[in-house]
Amino acid sequence: MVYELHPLKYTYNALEPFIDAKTMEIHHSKHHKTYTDKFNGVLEKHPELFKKKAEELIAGLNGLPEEIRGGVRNFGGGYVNHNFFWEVIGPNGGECKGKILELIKRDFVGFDEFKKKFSESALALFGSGWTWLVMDKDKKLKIINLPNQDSPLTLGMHPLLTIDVWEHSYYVKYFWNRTEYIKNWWNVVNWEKVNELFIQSLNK
Ligand code: MN3
Repeated sequence: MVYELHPLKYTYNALEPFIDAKTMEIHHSKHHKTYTDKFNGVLEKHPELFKKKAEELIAGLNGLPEEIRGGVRNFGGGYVNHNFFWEVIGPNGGECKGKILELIKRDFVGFDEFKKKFSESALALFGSGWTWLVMDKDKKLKIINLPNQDSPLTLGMHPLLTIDVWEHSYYVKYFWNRTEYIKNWWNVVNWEKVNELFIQSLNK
């Protein structure tokens, strides 16, 4: 079994005007596709690993054979991170509510404070990477930046929300203006999904 590039659950233009159709098309059908193909290519050296879920491989990265570890970290990470990203954004971005909102208020004073901190973190990330909202092992919410295609799963954390701040995720529309991209991105956050992931993380 090889890992597949799944179709999005919404159309490429569904996130307009916040994320444009061209960016979505290139991001999914070219960038994500390339990560998927290269990830499969890396695993050909150890085909028994195809039996595992991609997320399991990333969580257990440090136990993988050394010759493929770097490849899985980069390309498997890219595969898994993008799968996750497409789920936590969507056309019906709404208001943050439910249990997750209560916990955000507990761990970040208030929702606006959280939003500000998360945005600042995403803006400050140097080079390529992702900003994450995670449930840490101590059951507290944290905002972390990780470089390249590194995943919180490898650190034993549960990802709840993420923004891709690689330039390929905004350059077509926003050029150098990452601030504007981040500001508009909040409109497409799928809080229902984030809340669902949060509830799942409590039982793990
Ligand atoms: Mn990307």
